[in-house]
Amino acid sequence: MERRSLIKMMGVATAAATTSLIAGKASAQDKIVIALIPGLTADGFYVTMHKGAEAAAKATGAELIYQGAAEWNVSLQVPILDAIIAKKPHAILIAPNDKVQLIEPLRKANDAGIAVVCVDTFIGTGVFQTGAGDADFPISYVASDNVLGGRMAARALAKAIGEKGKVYVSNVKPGISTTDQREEGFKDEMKNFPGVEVLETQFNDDDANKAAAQFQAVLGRVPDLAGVFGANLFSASGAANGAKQAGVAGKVKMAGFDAPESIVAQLKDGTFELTIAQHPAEIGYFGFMAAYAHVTGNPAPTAIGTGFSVMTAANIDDPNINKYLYKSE
Ligand code: T6T
Repeated sequence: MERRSLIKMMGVATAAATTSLIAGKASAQDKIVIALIPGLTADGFYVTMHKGAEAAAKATGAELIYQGAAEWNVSLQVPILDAIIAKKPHAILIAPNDKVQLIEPLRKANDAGIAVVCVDTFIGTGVFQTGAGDADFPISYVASDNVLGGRMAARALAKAIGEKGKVYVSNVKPGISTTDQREEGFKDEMKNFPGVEVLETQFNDDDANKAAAQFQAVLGRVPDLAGVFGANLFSASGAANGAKQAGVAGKVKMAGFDAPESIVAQLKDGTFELTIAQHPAEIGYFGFMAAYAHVTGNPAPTAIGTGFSVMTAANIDDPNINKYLYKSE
């Protein structure tokens, strides 16, 4: 073979090898494939996030793969992640079920050259691409400001109970970045209300029935219970069902997080004072766009904050608020 063409061929081979070594980057002829793994599938929050990601996939012409477990459970989420890694998408958007336990499973994706974007929940500290710590490899974190959401719930609940009385947080389980931060913001803000006593948190494993039973047990021990903060959809709706069953709906004040139909209906009947409606479609849309930018060689922001809307009985019929009602399918 002529020396020049051998060098040319070697050049092509080197270029090809280099391209495949750039983590999560697509080559010009690739169809871009981006996967979304929700915290769980049976949840209006992620159903709505999926719709946002679908809109971004349509706008870019990239392919979206959506796969998740029916429950919030690390041992169900990890095998789904492994199956997605085996499909070699360019990027994975994921709401990790635990901020520590998903670090190593996600590192496998990163090591395989797949870009990781955390949506809603994060791993490690949630501060990415800083070169600090062992879990800063995701390219971006796209979510609501969960500490602020917890603070807003605290202020509203304090007001609803006349700034005095006993309250508790109905929460999922420790180790989930979002709900940990909501509780943190709630408790910190309540320090500004010395007349309010925050009782021990009740953890329900994302099971609304358990949250309802816990409400009744707390009420049994604390008959002058004044209020509850339900830190996510199942915690809030479960506690509210517990209050209904105990005949104290509207009397024990409730602040919720998330906006499925059921909670919105309970704003109208007075069970909830307010709920913090996140904007999950924005999380899905901008999470997808951040991944798409990265895989097409464009810079992606390392953090994108999406907003939320405070829903109350007074504003729920306003179309600018009502549009944030979560989709159920
Ligand atoms: O509140 C959302 C989500 O933000 C959180 O991380 C887990 O719970 C929900 O999915 C609601 O069920």
